[in-house]
Amino acid sequence: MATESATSGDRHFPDGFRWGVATSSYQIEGAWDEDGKGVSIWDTYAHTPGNIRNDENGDVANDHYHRYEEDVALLKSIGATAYRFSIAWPRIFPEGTGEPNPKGLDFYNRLVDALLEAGIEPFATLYHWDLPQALHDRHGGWQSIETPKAFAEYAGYVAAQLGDRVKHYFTINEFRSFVEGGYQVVDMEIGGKMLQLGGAPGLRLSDSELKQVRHHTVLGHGLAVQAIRAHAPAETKVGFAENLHVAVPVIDEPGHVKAAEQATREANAGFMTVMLEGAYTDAYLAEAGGETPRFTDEELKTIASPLDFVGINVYRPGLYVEPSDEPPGYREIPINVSHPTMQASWHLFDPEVMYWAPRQVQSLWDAKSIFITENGCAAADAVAADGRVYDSDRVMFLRACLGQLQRATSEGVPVGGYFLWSAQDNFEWIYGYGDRFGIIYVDFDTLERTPKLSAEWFREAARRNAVV
Ligand code: PNW
Repeated sequence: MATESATSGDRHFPDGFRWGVATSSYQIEGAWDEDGKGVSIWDTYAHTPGNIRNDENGDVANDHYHRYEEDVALLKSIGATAYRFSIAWPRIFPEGTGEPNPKGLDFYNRLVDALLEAGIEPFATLYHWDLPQALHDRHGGWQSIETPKAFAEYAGYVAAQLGDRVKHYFTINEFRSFVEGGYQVVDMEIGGKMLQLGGAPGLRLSDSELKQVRHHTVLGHGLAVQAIRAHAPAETKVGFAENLHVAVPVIDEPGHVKAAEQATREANAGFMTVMLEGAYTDAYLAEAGGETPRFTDEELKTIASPLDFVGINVYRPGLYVEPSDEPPGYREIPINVSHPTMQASWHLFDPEVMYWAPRQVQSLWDAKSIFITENGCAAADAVAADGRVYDSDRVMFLRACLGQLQRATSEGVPVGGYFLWSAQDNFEWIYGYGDRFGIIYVDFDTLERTPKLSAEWFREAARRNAVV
């Protein structure tokens, strides 16, 4: 039995705080064409040479589709009390719409039953980027209003089938990442270096076209919320999981804090702000010559359908700001070329973002319940001669971030749980299997799993419900 903390000060989280880990379907399942599954845009994208580092793909990935029982046992052994997984839409509707595929649904029935059996609460994400290829071929994917409509049908169907056992749903994961990366390609400057983030379906639309795509994704979210409410039991809880762009104040002082809040609101105008306010900001509407998005008042109401919680993926600061006398009242400051990053090149390091993100979600939008739906980092992990995996940098990262989250909850910010990305090393999109985010190591030749040092840290934090 471990001794309790030797340090002073209360580092506990509120009672009932969930200690979760997260994954997504395409990144771990494999079995890409089994049991009637349809092709997704990520199957197509990864099968196209040149798109993924070393031309890797998710055909087999962690083979979780066949090893889910072992994986659930591992989740239990690392002390997770909740698990956020995603459902592959093309397993359920191989053509995007039409006839459901019972074998695809059965996989998630088995997974959910195994989780409940292990005492782990299932949290399901309905869209973690693996759009049915058929919807891309028929309608250009999220470029068309047909895709949000199809998404709502799928969401309602899943909620009806799993609703007796799954009580929490996230509609869409990281609108920003798959819209900007997949439909335009993101150019990012980190520490003086330019980075490009891409993804499926790999289009390069204009700014104006992109705004219409964004609009269709938030509309899809709103329609899905309504469909879930219509088909699932009354106690079902629903929200989204967005990687909001967080403006971090340079100085903790009221003027800076307010400037940062305004900057965060504007930086998320096309996604979180419209979903939580039911309106696009004036500045957002004026961009791209005011041409787009085209929308109706009815659509805005749907987009802002009331939610039970707000889910945020928190990895890095989006920008740093200070107040300004010039409109819009804040000024973005340059990020120093020596600012540290974690192993992933985009991953600017600043644990304070884990304090400001939920605090701003509460102060800007009065959120009553918040989940940290992802947080974690990649590291250059390897199995040491003694068989263990010593990811000291990840332990540092997690302790620093959770320390800031605990600071927020101790001030009354209503965060109900934390999901670490990721349960296991997995297919990290365009970076293939090179960027390891897991707290369980995976040997991609043998598919053997080994919990890392960070998993020991996580288990102890979960056991004590505290930063350790
Ligand atoms: C998220 N950024 O993506 C996704 O939800 C996961 O599927 C992914 O594996 C994980 O985070 C790690 O990358 C992100 O540029 C993509 O800040 C880009 C960023 C953050 C998260």
